[in-house]
Amino acid sequence: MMMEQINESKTYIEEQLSTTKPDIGLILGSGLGILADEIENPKVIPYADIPHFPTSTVSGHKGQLVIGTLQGQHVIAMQGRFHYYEGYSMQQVTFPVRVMKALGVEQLLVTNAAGGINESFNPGDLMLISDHINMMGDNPLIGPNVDELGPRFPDMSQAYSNELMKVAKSCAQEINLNLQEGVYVGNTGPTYETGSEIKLLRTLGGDAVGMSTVPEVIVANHAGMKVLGISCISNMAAGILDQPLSHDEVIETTEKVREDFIKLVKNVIKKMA
Ligand code: R1P
Repeated sequence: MMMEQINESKTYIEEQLSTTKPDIGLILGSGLGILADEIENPKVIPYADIPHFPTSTVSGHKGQLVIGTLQGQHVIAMQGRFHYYEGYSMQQVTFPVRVMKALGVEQLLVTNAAGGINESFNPGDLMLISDHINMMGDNPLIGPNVDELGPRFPDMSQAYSNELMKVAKSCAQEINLNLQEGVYVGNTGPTYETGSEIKLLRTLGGDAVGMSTVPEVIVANHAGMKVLGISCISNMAAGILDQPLSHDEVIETTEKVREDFIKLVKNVIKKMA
């Protein structure tokens, strides 16, 4: 069933494309969809038109695929992603990653807006994700394993590719960007964390926290894709500053770092093999 759905989505997308197939995938987080506007000769496909695709319900997530070229590379970008808290299953949340792989994508760049847990971070910083902690209490691979898609017990020891991290670090240096590095904690949301939860997550080794990314990265690893992750620290998490958190603030900060974010990602894409 799952294979059939993947193939139907893939076929639909292929039918819309006159250009070469994409080989780099991009998932653009809250407020970061703007990057897709940089894609040349774009073919835009609304999620609503693609068979079996969920639709975006969160503000700051446009809900469309943008396929074209960026820095001479063939890319497919999700301008908006799906979250578990929207009521979608883990399999629905990660379905687009399966479709990207079926289309030939071997490298995935995931981005998100995240709250800073590490007190040396500042809102507006960009953080290279070196690893993640799954606190979502669920996993997209639960259920019968589809062997054509990947192994029953996938290795996650290099969930975020060391090779791609090196590329990102050297790109950041080139553009004089102070790129932070750390561990992303994935929670379900939709509530932001309490101050006590943030203290706990800090003790566990988390540097940033959000409500996405982890399921997508699990599926990408299952599928044998290489992953690079970048978080935009949109605010400091609860208990650090004495101010309430809001999604409006998250979007506002991502708008402020837009330029750095676009510069870094474009540079990285250019250097991806
Ligand atoms: C909360 O403000 C929203 O921003 C982040 C959180 O996960 C949550 O959806 O969005 P992305 O992770 O999609 O960037």
